[in-house]
Amino acid sequence: MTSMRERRLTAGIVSVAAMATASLFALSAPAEAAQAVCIEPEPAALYLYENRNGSGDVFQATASVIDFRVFGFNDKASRVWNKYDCRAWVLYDDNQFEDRHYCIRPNQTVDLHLEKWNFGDKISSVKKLTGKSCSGYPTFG
Ligand SMILES: [Ca+2]
Repeated sequence: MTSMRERRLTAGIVSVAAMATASLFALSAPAEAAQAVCIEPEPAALYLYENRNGSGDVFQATASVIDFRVFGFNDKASRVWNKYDCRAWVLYDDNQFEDRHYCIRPNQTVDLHLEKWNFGDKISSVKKLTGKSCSGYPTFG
């Protein structure tokens, strides 16, 4: 008689322990996701090339550039390579992040002189975004 009751109690304790473990997992999952850091390749930069084949002057941007006239690289880029794993960038025709613009995704390379973009020798400012998404911006395909 008493053994049946003991077994029920034991079963009850086991299921409570299982629930506690399950909720611990639920709590730890988002924390682990937040700690998953996106690692950039070395050296990570937005590379702007003077010529379509990558020759000529090269500008390495690791932060937003509000006006390329300051660096002697205004309306000069013909090819762009976003060598970042974790960041998208927005390329603007005018300085101060104005006028026509396109967002370039992580690890994307673009020939700006292609007719469909008509963006060669036009970039005057670039903005580094906080994440890898181009959401809300026009993109290069
Ligand atoms: Ca321009």
